Amino acid sequence: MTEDKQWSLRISRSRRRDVSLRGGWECASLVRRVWRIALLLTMVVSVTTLAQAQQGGPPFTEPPRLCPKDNPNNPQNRVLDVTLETKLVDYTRADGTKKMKVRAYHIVDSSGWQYCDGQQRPIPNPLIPGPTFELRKGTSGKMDGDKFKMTLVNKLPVDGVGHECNPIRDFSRSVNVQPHEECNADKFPLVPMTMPACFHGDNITNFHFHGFHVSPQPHQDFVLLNLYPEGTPHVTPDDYHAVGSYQYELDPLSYSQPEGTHWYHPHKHGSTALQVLNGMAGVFLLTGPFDDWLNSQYTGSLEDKVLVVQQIFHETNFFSRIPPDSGSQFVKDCSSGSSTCTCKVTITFPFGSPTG
Ligand SMILES: [Cu+2]
Repeated sequence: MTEDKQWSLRISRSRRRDVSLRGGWECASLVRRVWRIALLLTMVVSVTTLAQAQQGGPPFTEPPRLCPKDNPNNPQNRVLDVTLETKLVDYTRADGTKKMKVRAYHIVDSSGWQYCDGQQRPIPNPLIPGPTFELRKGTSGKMDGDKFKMTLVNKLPVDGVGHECNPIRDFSRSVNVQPHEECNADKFPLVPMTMPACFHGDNITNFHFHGFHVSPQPHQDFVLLNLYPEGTPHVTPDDYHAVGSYQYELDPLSYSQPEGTHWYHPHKHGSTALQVLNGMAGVFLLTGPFDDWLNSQYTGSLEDKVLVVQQIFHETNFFSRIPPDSGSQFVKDCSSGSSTCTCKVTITFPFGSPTG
């Protein structure tokens, strides 16, 4: 998926050459694994956080890491039960150049989860990126891992829920205008868009479990779901359509799950890129016996940091009826000496132009 390429950054470092000099493949493999895991131990940092760090802002902080509530009476039956809301929120880049509306996740405080470090504190909503969910897989059987339950609540605005293509103008290239004409959005061509390959249903969402083994059936990794915002009229709920909220419930994580760092994001066709690049994405950590072994090697001194590199890509809206609402301007250029002028949209990218 394209958004995956744009969004996720994995850091992996091969120690193959170093260890091969020492010989002993089995040992080398072990060493390599430790290093890879130590370096890969999940990471999330928003561009904002990096920029703040550069400007002497607050130190790096992880997204809140949520774990199942301990269940002393039945340690084999741990359930991480969360309510995740999607809302339209104000967002300003760290350098202050872009004020925008983005779609973002919120976690609702409830008794169905706890912070993984056991400390209680307020939830820093909105969460961009989303919260980290930490689950432990089973060790011996099919039903002894943690369970994950989630109520996904769509509180995005009701507008923009249609299944027509969003009308867009192509602001990516300059157009010719007469010297007496104004340079504005109307001068740019409307791009013909045909279903299904177009942006549509901006505020319809769903939830995709990326990277681990989850059934594609309804109430699990069911990416064919259309979850409409609360209050949407004229939608008849059925297997593929829900209004307001949807209840997810995964099978317990079996021993055959891959331990590691995975992620989640909306996967509603037509609005996935928009929602992911607004910041709706986060991490799933699946732990298991390998983590136990790894910790034993470091006698408890191993620190596990989650860092996510998340691009808040407002320029996705570049392909829209109107150009980006801040950091951009229409520029008319009549300097060529010909009878026509050029009109283009310039964008100020706070971290440099993506095209170099
Ligand atoms: Cu994905």
